[in-house]
Amino acid sequence: MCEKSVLLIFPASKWELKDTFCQPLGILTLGAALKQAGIKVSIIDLSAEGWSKRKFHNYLKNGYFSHIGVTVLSPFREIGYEIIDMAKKVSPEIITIVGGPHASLRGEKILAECQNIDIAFSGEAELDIVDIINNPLKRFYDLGVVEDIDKCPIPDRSFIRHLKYTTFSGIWVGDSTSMKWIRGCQWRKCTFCSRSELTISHRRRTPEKIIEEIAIIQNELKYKNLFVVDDSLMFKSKYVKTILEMKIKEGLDIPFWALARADHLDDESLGLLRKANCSGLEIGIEAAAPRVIEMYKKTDLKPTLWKQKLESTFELADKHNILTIGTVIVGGPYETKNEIQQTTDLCKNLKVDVIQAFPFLYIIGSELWKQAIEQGQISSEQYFTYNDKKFATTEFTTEELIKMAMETEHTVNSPLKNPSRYIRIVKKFIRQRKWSMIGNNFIRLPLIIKNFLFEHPYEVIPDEYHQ
Ligand code: B12
Repeated sequence: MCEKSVLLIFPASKWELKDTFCQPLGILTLGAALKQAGIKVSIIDLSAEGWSKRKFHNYLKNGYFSHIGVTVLSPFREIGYEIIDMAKKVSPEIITIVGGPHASLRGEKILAECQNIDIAFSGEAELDIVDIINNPLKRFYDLGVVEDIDKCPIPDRSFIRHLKYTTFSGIWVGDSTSMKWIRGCQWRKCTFCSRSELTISHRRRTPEKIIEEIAIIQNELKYKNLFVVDDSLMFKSKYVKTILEMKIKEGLDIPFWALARADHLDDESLGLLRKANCSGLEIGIEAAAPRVIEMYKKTDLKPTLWKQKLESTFELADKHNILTIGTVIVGGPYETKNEIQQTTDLCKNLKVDVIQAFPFLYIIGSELWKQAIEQGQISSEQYFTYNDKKFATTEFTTEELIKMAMETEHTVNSPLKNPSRYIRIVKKFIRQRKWSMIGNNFIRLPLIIKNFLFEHPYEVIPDEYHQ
């Protein structure tokens, strides 16, 4: 029998599209587990490689792989299935495996979405993948979550060290890697998000393990920046405080970015974050109107206090010289023009450095997606669908929502409409002593201006039912 040789792939959203932002921690962790068991592994992050279909096909044809494993994300499932079909065409002997969020959400039903899938996994696979590859017993495995995540191997970044992940929401941040401190969302109430169904429990790594991984990232792999891609780190908690204090004490001064909630940040936590060399935070604004915030179940605060909370949080982040990216949803169910305008006006007044605005999406597994199906507004096969007038849940077409989202972004991000924002960003770079960020972002300025004047940053995600 031939030796096992496993190829793991994170698909791009589109062939030839190069989107080097965050590393695919899922397959890097699986790769580490397989490598530790002595199995030959190759990993390709197609989203960062930007390969053409032809180049990938040649790679498959010229290599030898006994197994091909693909991460499937709902919006880009078709490209995942195309890879599976391509592998079977190259060699019917190849065993094809899928996992990732779409497989976890669809369960066994994913097997019917692509006839060429041999084995599907729902849940977290690093502790089981070796046994299942060595001794497959069935076509579908429901693995659930790993309770003690300290047992998971550290993602093996050496597989993709040749790739440079350098920009975050248009800001050049330097040679970066990503990392997880916790798994699962602690909040899990937001009605627009699928995390409530994907991550049933919230699990933490011990601070010592986290510090050990940061030390490898900084001292051995020599990355220059870190993205902490946890779903909802509670920055006011003793747990996060301990990690940040240990990072400072150990002299691990690698800058980092993280995702945060406005209602879990205060003066003290932001001060400590900056001291631990936090460069920036992505904070969910979502909307301004209390009715919409209540519908999204975004916060425990009274929805009427949300706006005030956002104002004070962005003000404090600014005071501590932390860069901020605010994310906004435009055109949720029954959101009126006036409510959308309230969000745009709020963004204009916040001390926020970048706004990312997205038209509302019905996402598989989310509460609003389930409600829309129950009410017969969308079909259960619409896994990832922008809101649209034809569902009778908004008065706008998707194109109009995209336009409004862009207008909200332009209000804050445009160098022409809001030059003071650029001065503020440069001031923060200087106070953070990020000289390379000034230079590299200055070089990118023509691109930023071009994007804001002429280009459309959104791709309407193709959904075969969204006609
Ligand atoms: C970091 C992150 C990103 C990063 C990096 C993505 C990446 N390269 O991995 C960035 C910011 C780029 C990103 C972008 C997007 N993301 Co994202 N992202 C995440 C986030 C917060 C963490 C992912 C992560 O690193 N997890 C840690 C690793 C260890 O877990 P994992 O990836 O799930 O892998 C485990 C299992 O899934 C399984 N597994 C995974 N792959 C495979 C493959 C095989 C063969 C097997 C057997 C098992 C297996 O085993 C792994 C180990 O346990 C998740 C939320 C979450 N909590 O997962 C959303 C999430 C994955 N993203 C999501 C989405 C929708 C997107 C975007 C489409 C957003 C957008 N609108 O543009 C884009 C798509 C980008 C792309 N090209 O596909 C959704 C996916 C929903 C879905 N139904 O598919 C999630 C779940 C968030 C949500 N809304 O619920 N994302």
